[in-house]
Amino acid sequence: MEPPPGNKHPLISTQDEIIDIFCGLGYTVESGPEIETDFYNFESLNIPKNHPARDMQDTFYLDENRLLRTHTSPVQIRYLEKNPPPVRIIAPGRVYRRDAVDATHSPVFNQVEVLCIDQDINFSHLRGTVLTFLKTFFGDIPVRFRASYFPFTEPSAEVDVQWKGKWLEVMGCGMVDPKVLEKLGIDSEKWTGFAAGLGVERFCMVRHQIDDIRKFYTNDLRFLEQF
Ligand code: 2U9
Repeated sequence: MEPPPGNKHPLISTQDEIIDIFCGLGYTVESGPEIETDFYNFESLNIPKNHPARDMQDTFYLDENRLLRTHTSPVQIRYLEKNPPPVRIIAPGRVYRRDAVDATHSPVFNQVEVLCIDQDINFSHLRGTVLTFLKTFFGDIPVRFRASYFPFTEPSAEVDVQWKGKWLEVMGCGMVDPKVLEKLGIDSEKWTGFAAGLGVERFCMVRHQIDDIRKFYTNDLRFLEQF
């Protein structure tokens, strides 16, 4: 008997769908190493030495200087070192955090981060891009922006969608902090930009009503064959 043909893992399908939407908006895909240095994962992103995001609880350190990246932001830093603005890129990939495993947390998960840098980019470009993306992915559903804080964006916001009567947080975003651009030698008087980040697992769970993140990683065929 022929072995049954495989199918795409639901996380990959969701990631492909997210990538396709941003490619349609003129973004290109970049990738980078999963083992990173303190400089690319933290220092260059204005995450100071005593910031809680650096705590041993959150980060898998390999040695003094090397760690498993906690976000895909180092991909954008490495890209900006080599390529002058204007820039429109997305960085999908695996990231690692020392979280206890439960229904909504996994020590390895997938992110897509978005970066746009150009002249005269302001918060309305960020808002328009996020709204267009969410409308394409989820359809015409209510979306709200809440003020938030990230070390690398100012101002920053978290984005919720109303899904089956409940507000769910699906993204973080903000205007790239001028300090991050200046550290890279980019003139922040001339260039401004926005960034956004999302977890692919969250998008896939909302889309398919999956209640436990662990189902993505246990490779139970009864689960995988549904997609
Ligand atoms: C550069 C400058 C700024 C990336 C950003 C977020 C907001 C964000 C979270 C979403 C859910 C991580 O997966 S999650 O837990 N991410 O909220 N990320 S802005 O900002 C950057 C990146 C690179 C040079």
